[in-house]
Amino acid sequence: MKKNNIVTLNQFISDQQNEFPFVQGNLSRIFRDIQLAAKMINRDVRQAGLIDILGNFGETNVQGEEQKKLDVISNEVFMGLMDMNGACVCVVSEEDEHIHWCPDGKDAKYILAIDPLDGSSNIDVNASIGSIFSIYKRLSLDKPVTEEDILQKGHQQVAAGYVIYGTATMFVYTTGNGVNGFTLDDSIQEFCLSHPNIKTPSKGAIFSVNEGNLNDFPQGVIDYISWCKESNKEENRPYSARYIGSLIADFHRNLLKGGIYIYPPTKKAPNGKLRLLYECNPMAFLVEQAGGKAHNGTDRILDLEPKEFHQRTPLIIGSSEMVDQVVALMNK
Ligand code: P6P
Repeated sequence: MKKNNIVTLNQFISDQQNEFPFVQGNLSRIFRDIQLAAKMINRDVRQAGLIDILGNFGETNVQGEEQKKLDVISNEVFMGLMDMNGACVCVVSEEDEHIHWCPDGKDAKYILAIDPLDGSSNIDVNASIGSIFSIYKRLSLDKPVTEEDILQKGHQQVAAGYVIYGTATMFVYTTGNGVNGFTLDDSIQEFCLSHPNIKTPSKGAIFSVNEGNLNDFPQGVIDYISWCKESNKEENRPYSARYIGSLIADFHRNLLKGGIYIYPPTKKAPNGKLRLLYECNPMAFLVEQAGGKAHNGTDRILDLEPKEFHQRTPLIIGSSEMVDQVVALMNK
């Protein structure tokens, strides 16, 4: 009789509850609903071209970016589910200028920060996109939630992860006890453990950066990119340039194979483009749990003090030796 060795995400989380008591109750309810949101968004993403939900929504978000219909739909899916579970006090979303307060969340313990659909410029051209989440515990249950509860440093996250809608749909997360990846089995609509205890190589041969902005980059980044392109057989150079315009897709490939993703400051984005609360912090938590590093050129990402909800920061993230090399060149 074939042993059923499937471990579903729900089972994995409930097993974790025994080992790691803080992953209890409300947090697993939030995970349950993030999973459900992922399945709903996955369904919409994969049939978007058939039900006329590709293309622009017709408004711009707080980032000044053209909202895609699927950006808005994904945001509404997350908000709807978080409003009902009584486990989430509020949600910070890339798509909303202001905090979304969950009606039943007054006494809830957790705060969610999300990029509901990252890489949305890729939606209409069928390239991989994803949802990113970051979870904090409110600082005190005895007083109302304030900005202080929401603007916590990245190292105070209790959980973080992403869902990548790629050739397969995967759910990758950490609660501070390593990184595990689950692949959606469409036939049973369950995320099943496929990538246990992910560790990222200390160095790789892939660099991910938008070289269209090269002339704007700090000299240290320009020097690093030139170094990546030099021939050196022993060091496996020239490295491969891989950049698809979707942080999650570039990050996920580099996490598994080794590599580095760089979004440096540019004239157009002097503080970088990526947002600290719901892009850089969750990815930094994940990469450090997998043995990698995340930096902004001056500080470790997880040590940055957030000052506003949609704050941006430069991002250098991936294999530890590669991040160290770029940071050293930027500070030479
Ligand atoms: P650029 C998508 O908008 C995103 O936030 C990341 O997913 C992606 O890596 C980056 O921006 C792409 O930005 O300026 O290179 O098009």
